[in-house]
Amino acid sequence: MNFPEGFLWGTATASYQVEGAVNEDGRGPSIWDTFSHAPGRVYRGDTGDIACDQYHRLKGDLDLMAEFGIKAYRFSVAWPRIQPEGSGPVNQKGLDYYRRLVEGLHERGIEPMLTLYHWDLPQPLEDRGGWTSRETSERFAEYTGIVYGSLADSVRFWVTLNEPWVSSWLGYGVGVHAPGYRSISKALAATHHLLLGHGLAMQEMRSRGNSGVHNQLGITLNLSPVRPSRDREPDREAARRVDGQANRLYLDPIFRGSYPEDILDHYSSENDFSFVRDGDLKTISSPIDFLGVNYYMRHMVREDAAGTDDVFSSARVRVVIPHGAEKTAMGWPIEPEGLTELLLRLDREYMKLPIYITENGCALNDYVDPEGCVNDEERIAYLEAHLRAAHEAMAGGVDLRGYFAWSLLDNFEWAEGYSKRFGIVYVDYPTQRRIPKTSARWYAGVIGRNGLED
Ligand code: IFM
Repeated sequence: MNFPEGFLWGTATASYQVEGAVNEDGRGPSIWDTFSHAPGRVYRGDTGDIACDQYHRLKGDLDLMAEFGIKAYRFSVAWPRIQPEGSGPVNQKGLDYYRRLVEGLHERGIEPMLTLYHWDLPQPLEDRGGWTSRETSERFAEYTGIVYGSLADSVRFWVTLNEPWVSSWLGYGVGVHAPGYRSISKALAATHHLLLGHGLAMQEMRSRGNSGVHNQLGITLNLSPVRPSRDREPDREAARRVDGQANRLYLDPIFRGSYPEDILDHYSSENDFSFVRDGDLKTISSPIDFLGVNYYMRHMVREDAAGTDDVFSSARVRVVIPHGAEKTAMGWPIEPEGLTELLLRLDREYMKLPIYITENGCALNDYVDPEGCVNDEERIAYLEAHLRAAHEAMAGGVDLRGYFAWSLLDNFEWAEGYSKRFGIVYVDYPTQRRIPKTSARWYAGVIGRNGLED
């Protein structure tokens, strides 16, 4: 099962999840520093203070990728390293770090894909309202200009935001992520200002022109097909609402320049959407060059008028996981066919742009066996099934250009701390030793032959 020539085989990480060195070289505090240090927010009180210490172990991690023939690395820039206050003076040492990272990738023939925002908002901006405030969108565009101005000559792929749904709904809506609010109204305002920030950042990058490396600009969304758990109208309606909140609330403004009416109606008692100003949707729908898709699971849902404590309670819906379903250590159902379904839908309903799967992977209860190996056959099965599903979508006409396994390394899994391991490389946190799992060797084989064995 071959993939097209030049298919971009990558791995991904994000700044706060791997870098550590939170107080070094002028980095300012982010909302995740504050949140993870607050008692009871993160499992076992884990923080990203050290994480995988990639800030100090960059060369080793780059060599590791080269050893496995990885063709692309998706990383994110920590805004608080570039502007410790979230606005104003630029911290040159922060820019220097990412310049070293990018040069190190090029020296090894690895293509960089840079994400500008993967959730580590500078705390001073949160103190002024964070993403519920329009000011943050404007500051994000300025920050984008700084990073783009510094690295556009050597980074081809630019992702504005990673998973704005997670920032809005988990961060401001249900409070399990930083900054930890439980307010639907705030989640809606954050959604709009994140999208506006994306649009303004797109305009900022376009206005600076192409650097000669044919910069490709896009955004990464986490998307999930949604279906009703029972064949009855209230559950079909529930599925429509979740699809609206999780998928269409982001896809429609970006690709159609409008918010989905049914979702605006549904949330009209929570918020009057007066934060949407004339011209915003035009900005948000500024043309992009590619879409990044993070796929982990489908949602099966049913109506729940009582709105029990769940991510989708504001949609009066609860998620149902069928008894006996195969699940990852996160408790997420394993449904590779959902990836085919999702990619075909994007192609049919939204756009014909190139797509990159910017994240896909699974957490497992990995451990080092007495021989010193981490044998993660289930991860291999997971990745292989999803690659087959992606291939099927390509056969159906989807312009898929690349795939990034989440993650290169086990890392700080947000509210779950270090308890969940997603890496193809095991991290022994006390020693920071990297132990490639069986899946890393398997992935190297896939890359080497540019496809899967029958
Ligand atoms: O670890 C996260 C990542 O930061 C964003 N996408 C989902 C991953 C697994 O939860």
